[in-house]
Formats: sequence, C-alpha cells, structure tokens
Amino acid sequence: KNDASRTVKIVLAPFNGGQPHGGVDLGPDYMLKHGLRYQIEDKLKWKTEVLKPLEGLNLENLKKEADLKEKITKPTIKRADLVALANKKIYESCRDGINKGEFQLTIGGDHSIAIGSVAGLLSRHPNAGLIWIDAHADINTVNTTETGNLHGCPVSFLANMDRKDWPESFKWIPENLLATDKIAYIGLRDVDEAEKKILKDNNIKAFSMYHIDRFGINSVVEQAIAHISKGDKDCPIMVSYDVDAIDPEASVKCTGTKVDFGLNNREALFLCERICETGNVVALDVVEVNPTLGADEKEILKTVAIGCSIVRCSLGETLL
Ligand code: HAR
Ligand code: MN
Ligand code: MN
Ligand code: MN
Repeated sequence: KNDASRTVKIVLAPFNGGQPHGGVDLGPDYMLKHGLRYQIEDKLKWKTEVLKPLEGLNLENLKKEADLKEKITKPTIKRADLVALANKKIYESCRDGINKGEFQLTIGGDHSIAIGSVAGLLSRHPNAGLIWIDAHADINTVNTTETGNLHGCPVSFLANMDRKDWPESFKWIPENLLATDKIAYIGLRDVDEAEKKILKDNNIKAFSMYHIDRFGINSVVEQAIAHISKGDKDCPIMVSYDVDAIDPEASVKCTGTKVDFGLNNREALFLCERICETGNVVALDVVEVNPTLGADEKEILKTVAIGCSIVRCSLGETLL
C-alpha cells in the first residue's frame, strides 16, 4: 500500500491546450508557491519528488501554430495533436517515473491532462477504480463534443469510446485501460445531453448534486467507493479532482467553467478525507485551478488554498 514508502511523486502538468483560457497552466506554480511541498513534507511527513514531463516542450508556440492552422481547417476537436502529445509525455512519466508503492500526484493544468495521468496510473495498477469529482462529466467523445474543447472529453478516451474516429496522435492510449464500471462521478451539475446518454447507455455510476442533497455526502462517497472497488477491500483508488466541483461562492472562483450550486468546502474536503481513510488511494489529480481568473488576491488565495487542502486531506491530514 501507498503508506509503505510514503513518497509522493508530484507530476507537474502546466497545460492549458484543452480549453480556451490562458492561465490554467499556472496552477502548479501557484500551488507550489503556496507551500504545498512544505505542507506535504513537514506537516504530513511524506517525501516528495517532482517530475516535469512537459519541460522542453514549447507549449505556447505549439498552441499558436495549432490555432493558426485550425482557423482555416476548423476541426471538430481543438488542438488534438498538441493535447495528445502533452498527454503522451505525462503518461510516460507516470508509467515509468513512479514506483508501484509511491503516490502519484498530478497538478494541472486543464482536465485533459487526466488522459495521461489516469492512463499512467492504470499501467501500474490495472485494477484501480476512478473517482471523478467534477461539476462536469468530461465524457464527450470526439463525435459528441459541442465545444471541441478536449478537457470536456478525457473520460471517453480513457474508456476507449469511439476509438475508430480518434486522430492518429491519440492511438498510443492502450485499448483496455478503464472499464466503465470502474468509474464513479461525484458533484455533477452541468452535463451535456449527449453525455447524459453516454452515462445512461453505459450504466455509469454518477452522483450529481441531487444525490448529495438526497443522500448526503457520506452515503454518496461510500456508494462510490463500494461501486468501483467491487468487493475488493484493497482495490486501488485514483481520484481525479476538478476544483470546479466546488461551489464558486464557497471558495472556487478561479476556474474556467464555474457552475453554481456545487460542493461546500467541508463536503469538498470530506470526500478526500474519507477516500484516504480507506488506505487505498494511490493517485490524485488536482486540475482547473486558473489563478488569472481571480478578481483579486483573495479569490486567488481561496482557490489555490483549497487546491492544496485537497492534496493534504488526500494524503492523510485529519482534523484530530
Ligand atoms: N461539457 C462541456 C464541453 O464538453 C464543458 C466541459 C467543461 N469542462 C471542464 N471540465 N471544466 O470539467 O465542453
Ligand atoms: Mn473536469
Ligand atoms: Mn469541470
Ligand atoms: Mn449543498
């Protein structure tokens, strides 16, 4: 189990190509400047190491080139080759740079980076279940996306949906990575019609804000864990946490696609505390922190701070 070595490999994924806004690439910098490594090492007593899979790629240049080309070609999915390339790097880092007993913490970046992080984690833990905490389902396929933004599509790539229509550049993604019955969503409240159909047709376990109000966060997280673990009390768990799951009024205003009526701050952290308590968490993504979308310092601080809290609570910080 992850506690044996107590090493966190922090994978920096400062990538913004999966959506229209600049600034979400600054998430990792802001979280580290907020003292994240110190908090993990000195307060929680985990060792940390940093991996930088995207170092050496001139992402802003590649993005400009892609956008220029796509002004003419107008493809249905935007910057596909760039998203595929960045994620292949993240995947390889997570697959080759992290040992089985170590904790994989990936800091985005927009949520498209979960293609690489989840694929990498599953290469080490093929039976892992995935808990996707988000206002959005991010399960549009290359054929259903209305916006063309690939941060709205990562789950469909991981679950191998519509593979025959993928650009060649995505074909490095292994075919039998993630079964749809190993996914559970928590926090949904802005799901496209086509995504609702995908969730229904594939019988995917999804807890919206309705279910949280109906059953309470405790029951919902229990059901999510049970669903993905399938009776295996040691089933490895990966959490992919999009901060837009959290209510903008509560704390998260600095994110690209805010949606009202989300998780409150305690619900947001309780999820991490409870999932961590299973002893089975092997990986976490924290994505969609965009410090440039804050109106003032206070808004930025609140969003960055809860991002760091998500990490600490997932690594065992408790109130008592
Ligand atoms: N469903 C919409 C789309 O496909 C919005 C996705 C917004 N995505 C995120 N990720 N912030 O959760 O474009
Ligand atoms: Mn998301
Ligand atoms: Mn989202
Ligand atoms: Mn509520």
